[in-house]
Amino acid sequence: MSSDPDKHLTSNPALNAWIGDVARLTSPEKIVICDGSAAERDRLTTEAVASGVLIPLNPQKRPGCYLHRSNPNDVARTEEVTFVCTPNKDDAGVTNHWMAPDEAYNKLGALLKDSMRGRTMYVIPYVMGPLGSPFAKVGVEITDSIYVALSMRIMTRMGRAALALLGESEHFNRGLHGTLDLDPQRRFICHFPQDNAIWSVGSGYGGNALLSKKCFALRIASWLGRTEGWMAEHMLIVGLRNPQGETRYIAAAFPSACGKTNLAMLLPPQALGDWKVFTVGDDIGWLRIGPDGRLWAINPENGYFGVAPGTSARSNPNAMRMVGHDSLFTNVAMTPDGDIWWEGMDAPPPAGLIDWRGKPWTAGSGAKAAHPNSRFTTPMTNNPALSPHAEDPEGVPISAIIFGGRRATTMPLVLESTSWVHGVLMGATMGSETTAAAAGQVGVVRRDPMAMLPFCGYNIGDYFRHWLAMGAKISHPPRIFMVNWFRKDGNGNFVWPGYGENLRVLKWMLDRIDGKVSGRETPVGIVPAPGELDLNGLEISPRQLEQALAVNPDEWRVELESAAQFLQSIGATLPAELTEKHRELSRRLAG
Ligand code: GTP
Ligand code: SPV
Ligand code: MN
Repeated sequence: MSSDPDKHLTSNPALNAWIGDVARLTSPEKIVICDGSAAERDRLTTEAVASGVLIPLNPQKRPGCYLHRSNPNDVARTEEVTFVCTPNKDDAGVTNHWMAPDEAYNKLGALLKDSMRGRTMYVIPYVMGPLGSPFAKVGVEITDSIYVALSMRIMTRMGRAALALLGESEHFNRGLHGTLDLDPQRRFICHFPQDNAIWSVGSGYGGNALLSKKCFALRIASWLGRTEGWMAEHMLIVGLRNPQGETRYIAAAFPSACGKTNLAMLLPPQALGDWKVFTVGDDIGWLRIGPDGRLWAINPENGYFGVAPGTSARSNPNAMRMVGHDSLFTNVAMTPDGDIWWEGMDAPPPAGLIDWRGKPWTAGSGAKAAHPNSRFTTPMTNNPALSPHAEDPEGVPISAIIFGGRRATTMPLVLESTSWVHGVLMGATMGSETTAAAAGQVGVVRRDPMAMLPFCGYNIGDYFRHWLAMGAKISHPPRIFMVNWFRKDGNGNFVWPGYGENLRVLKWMLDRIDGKVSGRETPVGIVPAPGELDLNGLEISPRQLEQALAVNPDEWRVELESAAQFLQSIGATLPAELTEKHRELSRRLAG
């Protein structure tokens, strides 16, 4: 490929002009327009191995698999330096960091100036959503990271197909990513919703650098969704086929590292009979109202960027099979025979383990061998539980929406809302303990509305209003539930076994939707009445079950107070319906 920025590069004039602009700014040595072919993947992989960006794993044990070690200062999303850049600060709202667009373009432009000198600039056209779907959207990411280029081929439908879909249109997301020198002081992830553009500098990691994912498919897409009348959500989408052969779909929003990938591919407990679970998506859902008045969802992604630690043949056998071949691993540990290892995997750590930084590791060293936010990157076609509708252009109809956080106390295993507004309030005020998926302190409860706190691309009060408006337009709205797999007993142990056993909770939800069980009302929502949760084949003591389902008024008074403070912090855009519903719950709790 030529380094002359004005040379005719693609058949799209708007794209060519933008490539030229970026090349003039960043001065790369070479420009590569990615075509998405297997030959191109092989060529880039060979280059990445030669330059030490990828380490080949044992081809007998993990065919087609490679390990990437990121800079140890660059291992998770960095929310403190993630900005929504709207001309008007109020459009970003209180939950986003804001920078004026001119300031952001100037600041990042200065950092990007000549930053690709001597490097290759990859132009990555990609599609979010099944090819041929009326809901699919095109983006182009320009990056100087070969790891990003290879990851994007797994995570999106990338290359020629995207250029074909784009045609001569000028409507595509423009994502510019410059690795720079990975100095955290010069790390900024800026979103320009009005321009449908993203500029990201100074990080090579996951959600900071794969601009299709959180930056486009959530922050920018949530903005587009509000304008165009649909929703972009941090949700898994899963199909559940019951022993009678009926399949229903559920969408669930849990914060980062709180169980979406696991729920999306869970293995049903045999004692429940012949259930089958199908993954449509594990992280992001785009939701629209269908002509039938139901809510329909597509997964815009093409692969999974999943948390490695804790993944085992016991907790998630589908994921273990999926990462057996053709996968990238980031910041996991490596065994002496060139295989991978992480905490919570089935086998104990072998002797001679190399940790995520590339140093010899021993059990006595006190540090983790794999980084807690180490990840696998795998094409969705590797998933043995992939839904036959994952590529369906229309998506799948959603019967229930679930919100869930990581809460050691307060939140019961499952709680059903009594109306759409109540469900929106549940989501809007949900709390969760922070995890290693983002830089910063781990284990602190923070409000994470709809699991979108770091991902909503506009004013959160307007986002809640959009949820309420959508509900009013759906003639057959999904039921809304709240779950908590992470409640602990006095000794710090989880009271609910989780993982595959979570199907028991989903089954209760479907029974509620079908009117087969009546539940038990509490002041804050409906929980399973005694006997309604199918516990067949599960060893759980009555005491544990009681702890899992308890709605404790003292804990809830604190919860509702904390929720009220969060709602108040939003200011003028907070919809009055939510304040009113919150007051109603507080009154009911007071008795
Ligand atoms: P992101 O990719 O960051 O958005 O995370 P995610 O929501 O997909 O979370 P994931 O399924 O990867 O799970 C994160 C961590 O939670 C892993 O260490 C899992 O082992 C653990 N986990 C998932 N489901 C359960 C559960 O039901 N119970 C318990 N105790 N842990 C779980
Ligand atoms: C998350 O943090 O929610 C992730 C990983 O799914 S990242 O792609 O880094 O955002
Ligand atoms: Mn996520």
